[in-house]
Order: sequence, then structure tokens, then C-alpha cells
Amino acid sequence: MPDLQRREFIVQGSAVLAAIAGLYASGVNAFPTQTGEKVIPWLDQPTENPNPAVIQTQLVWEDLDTFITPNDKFFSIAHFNRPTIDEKSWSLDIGGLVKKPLKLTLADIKARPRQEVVFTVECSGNHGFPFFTGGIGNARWAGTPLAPILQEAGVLDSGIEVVFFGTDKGDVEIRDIKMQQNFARSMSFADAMNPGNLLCYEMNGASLPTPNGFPLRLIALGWYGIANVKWLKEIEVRDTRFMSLLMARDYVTIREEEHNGETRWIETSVGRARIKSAPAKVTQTGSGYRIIGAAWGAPIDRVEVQIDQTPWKPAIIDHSEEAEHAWKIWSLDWANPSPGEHTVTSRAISTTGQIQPAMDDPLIAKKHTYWESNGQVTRHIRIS
Ligand SMILES: Nc1nc2c(c(=O)[nH]1)N[C@H]1C(S)=C(S)[C@@H](COP(=O)(O)O)O[C@H]1N2
Ligand SMILES: [Mo]
Repeated sequence: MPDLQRREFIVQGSAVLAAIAGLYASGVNAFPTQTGEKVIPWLDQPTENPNPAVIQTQLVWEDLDTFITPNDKFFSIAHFNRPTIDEKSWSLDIGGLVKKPLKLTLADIKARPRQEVVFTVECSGNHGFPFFTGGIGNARWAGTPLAPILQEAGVLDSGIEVVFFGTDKGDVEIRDIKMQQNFARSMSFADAMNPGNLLCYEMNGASLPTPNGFPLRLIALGWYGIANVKWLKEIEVRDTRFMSLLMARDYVTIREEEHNGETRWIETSVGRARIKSAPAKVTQTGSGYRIIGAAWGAPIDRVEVQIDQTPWKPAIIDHSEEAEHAWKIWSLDWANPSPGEHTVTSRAISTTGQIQPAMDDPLIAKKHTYWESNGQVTRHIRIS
């Protein structure tokens, strides 16, 4: 602490402590916007979307001002087409290695027990600047749990893999073989039975919007976006691991690891979400500055912020709106920033002591595909 600030702190000590106690008691709310609050735009801005057919409606970090992302602001990713489905002629098939194949209409699914979860979905390709940083959103999803449906269908002992097929289709090529395939992702039977997985028909109280999978999508709780299959058409239980384009040929993370002095190249299919945080915006109210951000991907214990090369400071988590599987909104008051350019970096720490890795951590620096990029995010800003 600079001397002047230290002296001020001692002089005003009791008042400051009382204020902090008050803040903690009432909970520090990062939102809503305070009157007269201005957002100072970051100097680093994403470039134009290079693939607007695939990526739509990214989160604009400076605009983050609600815990729940409204449906019309929620990002949408489609690798193939975005099908418009007539719910009257639609149904979901559950088959493969099951005793009793099922065919469920939307009404059948809605008649089953309803379960809701607030879950932050991030695209595993949300790898940062220059072009993809806004592939994330937080919604309240409602549907019916998947596990009892698999139980009702009666998965045979040989059924180890559960494949989720979307209605959307695209051209896929491997070697000289050209195919038209439906979007498909799978999970082990054990992972599919997670009681948090939902066959989801509702997003933030409205029926699932078309870009997000109408009429039904999988909510794969705790997984990166890719596992949350939209426009569901069929669930098939199989007896071998499944190796579709989006399981094994793309959405593959390639890392160099050191094992007893040897380099080993490890290729894994994108899977569960990883601990991450990002500064969302810097606000100014009169002479006061505040850094606000989000942290997600693991049970978050705390978030720390580094301004320029100064020591990490603890941010305050906003407990006014939270949910177990949702991002945590945090803030840090930034006292008397000096005019000029600054960097702002955040790191999340989980309840099990995992720390979001720095960009030069081998976990990130030796990762050769952009998937699962959970390194610390540094933003640049000018204070005038
Ligand atoms: N059927 C289908 N499901 C899909 C996709 C897709 O292209 N087709 N994209 C996936 C990817 S890559 C992500 S990040 C999430 C995004 O969900 P959202 O579009 O609702 O934001 O959906 C996943 N589910
Ligand atoms: Mo994604």
C-alpha cells in the first residue's frame, strides 16, 4: 500500500471497517448499474466475427449487467445448419442397446418430472483474442432428467456409450470419403446417468429458442458447450466408444506433457468445463472505479485480480444471485488508478484449491489446439 493510502486507511480505519462490514452484511452487488455509472471500453476489442454462419450473438463483455443472460443475447453455435423444427411432427427416439426402445413426443417429455438448473455454458473454442471471447452465457434451463428415461428404456449390460444425435446435418469428409452426417456427440453410460443431465425444453422461462435447440436439447451439466447437443432427434446406446467428427477428429485438445524427461503428445476429446474467470468491464462512478467480472467452470472459492504487475488482490463475490453451476459475478474497487494504460488480469481459485492457470503455465503454453483455453485473461484499458 502506498504511504499516503496507508495513512488514510489508519485515519479512516474504523469508518472503512464499518463500511466493509456493512457491505459484507448486505452483500456487494456488482449489478445493477449504479446511477451515473459509465463503462470504460477495453482497448483490446475482438476483431470482426470470422465465421458468422457458425458463431452468432456473442456475449459483449462490457454489456454484462445481469446474472442471467437474456435469451436474445445468448450466444449460439451451429456447426451445420440451424434447423427449424415443427414440434407437432417431432419426437425423440431412444434406442440401440436397450430392452424397451422409447419414442417420446414433446408432450410426453413435458409430462415427466420437471427439473431446473442455472448453468453457465461456455464454448470450448472460446479461446480469447483476437476473435472469439464471447462464447458464454448463463441461463436457467428446465427439462426432465435423462437418467430415469435411460432406466425406463433399460440399458443392456453391453451398452457403454450413449450417443446424442441432432437433427442438423452437414458435409463431413475423412480421407476420400464424403458423408452427410447428423451432428453427434456421446458420453459414457456412467456420465450420461449424472442426475444433473436434462432433456431441456425451456430456457429462462420461455420455450427453447430455435438457435439454442428447439424443441429439445441436452443440458450436460458441468460440460463444455459441445456436449450440450441441440435439436435432439435420437439417443442411441452402443457397445463401443463413439468417434464422430465432434468427438474425436475435431474438438480435440492436443497437449505436450513431460513424462520423465520425455515429451508425450496427449490428445483428448473436449470434455468437462475447466476453471476460468475473466474481467468483464471497468466502470466509473464519479471518481470511483470498479472492476467487475465472472468466474465459472468449477466450484469457485475466490477470485483474485492483478492490476499491472502489482500483487494479486481478492475480489468480492456477489452473493446476491448465485447458483451451484452458474458463474460467480465478482467485483473489485479500484482506488485511484493513475491516468494512462493499465492491464487487468483475473484468476479463479476453486474450493479444492485449483488455480486458473497463467498463460505461460505449461498446461496452456504447451496446448497446441485452441480448445479448452482456460488460461488467465488479461485486458487492457486506458484511464484518462
Ligand atoms: N445439434 C447441435 N448441437 C450443438 C451444436 C451444433 O452445432 N449442433 N453446437 C455445440 C456447441 S459447439 C456449443 S458451444 C453449444 C452452444 O450452445 P448454444 O448455441 O445454445 O449457445 O451447443 C452445442 N450443441
Ligand atoms: Mo462450442
